[in-house]
Amino acid sequence: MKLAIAIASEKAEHSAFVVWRGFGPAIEKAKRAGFQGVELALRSEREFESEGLAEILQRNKMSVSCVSTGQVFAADGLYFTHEDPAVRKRTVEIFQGLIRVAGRLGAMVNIGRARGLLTPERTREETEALFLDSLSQLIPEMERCHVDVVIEPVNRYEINYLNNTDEVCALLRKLHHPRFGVMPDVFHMNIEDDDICESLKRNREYIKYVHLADSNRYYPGRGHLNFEKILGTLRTVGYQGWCAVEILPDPDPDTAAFSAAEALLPFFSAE
Ligand code: LER
Ligand code: MN
Repeated sequence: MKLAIAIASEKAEHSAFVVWRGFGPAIEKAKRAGFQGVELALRSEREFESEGLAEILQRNKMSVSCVSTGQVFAADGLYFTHEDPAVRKRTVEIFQGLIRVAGRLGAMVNIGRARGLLTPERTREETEALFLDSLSQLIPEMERCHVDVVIEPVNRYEINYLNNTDEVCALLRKLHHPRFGVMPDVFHMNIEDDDICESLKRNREYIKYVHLADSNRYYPGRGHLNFEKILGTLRTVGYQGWCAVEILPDPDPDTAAFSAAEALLPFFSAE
């Protein structure tokens, strides 16, 4: 397993749950703190170019674990199950661009809130059909660029569709394509799943990426999650991928990120 930290542009919305904003300084600090990679919160392929990210990453010899897409939803209002077909098409196009970026970086792409919402106008089955149709339109670009796409269960206070790991894995069984997977975030799991470790075991074949934060979304050690047990379970089920720290910048960004590294790196350095 390898440890990354989620970072964003200095222009990112408040709802990007990252400690560091501003890609250049964040990548330098991530390196200094001992993280093995960074997760980039991006709005579009164009943002990757305009931020000069390829050069910054190369200069710092930093890997990218994942391109995360919460800003596509939060800043641009785009999502895969939107009632307007033009918005759904634009969402697919934006994700195709982000898949190309991820392909250049050897990273994956996540889908969090960009899945969209359940609304009174549509049944759950109708929403699911829209989501499956949008996802299937990503497959050619995923195959061409050799990129996996992971769907993140997100708790009910942020979105009303696909809240726990079992629900996402049931959808993955319907999608039935090896480049899709689930991305459990232990903060959301603590709210929605019956038992974090049992759920990780039960859904192990679909896990391609993991988000780490304590129960209160602060750095590990400030809440009540048992990271030794959670990371031990991931290791026991044979998980060898990335875990990324996605926490609130409290009491300040540097303290949060360096404390997370201090708490978690001992579990990762043994490999
Ligand atoms: C994103 O990774 C996440 O965990 C969500 O809570 C963002 O809304
Ligand atoms: Mn997350």
